[in-house]
Amino acid sequence: APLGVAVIGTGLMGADHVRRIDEVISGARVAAVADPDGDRAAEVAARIEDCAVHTDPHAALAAPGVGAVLIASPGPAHEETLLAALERDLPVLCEKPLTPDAASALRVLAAEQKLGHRRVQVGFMRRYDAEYRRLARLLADRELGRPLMLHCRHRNLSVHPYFTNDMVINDSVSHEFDAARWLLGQEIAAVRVYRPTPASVTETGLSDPQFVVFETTGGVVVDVEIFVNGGFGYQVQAEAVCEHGTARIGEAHGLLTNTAGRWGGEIAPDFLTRFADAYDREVQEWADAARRGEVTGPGAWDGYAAVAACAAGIEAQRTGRRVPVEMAERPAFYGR
Ligand code: ISE
Repeated sequence: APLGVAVIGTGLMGADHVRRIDEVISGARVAAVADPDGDRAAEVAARIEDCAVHTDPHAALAAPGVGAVLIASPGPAHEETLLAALERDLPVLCEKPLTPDAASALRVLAAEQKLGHRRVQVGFMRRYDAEYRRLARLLADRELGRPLMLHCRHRNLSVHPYFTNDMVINDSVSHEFDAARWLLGQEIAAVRVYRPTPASVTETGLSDPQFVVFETTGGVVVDVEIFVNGGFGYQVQAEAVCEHGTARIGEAHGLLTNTAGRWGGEIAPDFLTRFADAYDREVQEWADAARRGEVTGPGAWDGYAAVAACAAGIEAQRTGRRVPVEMAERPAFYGR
C-alpha cells in the first residue's frame, strides 16, 4: 500500500506538496490534511480521494491510513507537531526552520533520541537541486583546491507584510546556513549582520536588504545578500572562491532572447518554480526512505545546527556585533 501522508499546513508550500504527492510522487498518497483555516484545507483536499480534512494537526496524525507526516505550517507551530509525530513513531519531513529557537530544537532532538531511531528529515531542498549538487561534488573532490570564500545572493520577488527581521534569518538565510554546512562539511562558527540604509521598512520593522557574513569552523568566510522584497524575481546564487579558481551556480537562463536592441533570459518568480525539481526529488526520496524506515536526507541534527546559527544571526542582527554560534555536542546517535 502507498505511504499515507498527513500534510500539516496548507498554505503556499503545503498546498504545493499536496499537489506533488498526488500528481508526481510514486508510492505515496495524501491521507489527511490539517490547517487552522478549515476552508483552505478542504479546498486543497477537494480533488483527493479518501483524504481526511482537519483543523487540528493531532486529529490529522490520527486519521485512518496515516503513516508519515509532512509539516508545512509556520515555524513556531513545528515543535508541537514534531513531538506528536515522534510519539506516534511516524516518519516526518519538516519544512525549515526545524523550530524557531535552539531550546525547542534540542527538545526535538531529545524526543527523537528517546525514540531510539531517526525519524525526522528537514526540508533543506537545495541539497536536491542539480546545480547545488554539482557544486557540492566539485568542492568535495577539491576540483579547484580548498574553498576559501562563498558569495551568496538570495533575492525574493516579495514577501508577505508580516515578514519580520527574525524571519529574514530563520526562514531565508537558514538555507544558506545549511547549504554552507553541507557544501563545506564545516559548522558555522560566528555571524555578523550588516543592515544598509533600507530600500523599504515595512510595518513589522523589517529592514531590507541585509548582508550576513559568517565564518565557518574551517576558516571559510561566507557572505549572503538577502533581499526579500527585491521586486524583480526569485534568484538564488552561490559562488565558491577556491585556491585554483571559482565556481558559480544560479545564473542559468532557461530561455535567452534577442530583441529590440537587448538580450536577456528569464528569472523564476518564486521558489516553487526555481526549485520544483529539487522538491520533487526531495519528497520522492523522503517517501522511499520512510517506507524502508530510514532517513537519508538532512536530519534533525542538521535542522538544529541551522537553528543554532540562526539564533546567533538574530542576535547579530539586533546588536550589530559578531556573535559566536553556541552549539551542543553532537550526540553519537546522529553519527559524524
Ligand atoms: C521561504 O520561506 C523559503 O524557504 C524560500 O526558499 C526562501 O527563498 C524564502 O526567502 C523564504 O521566505
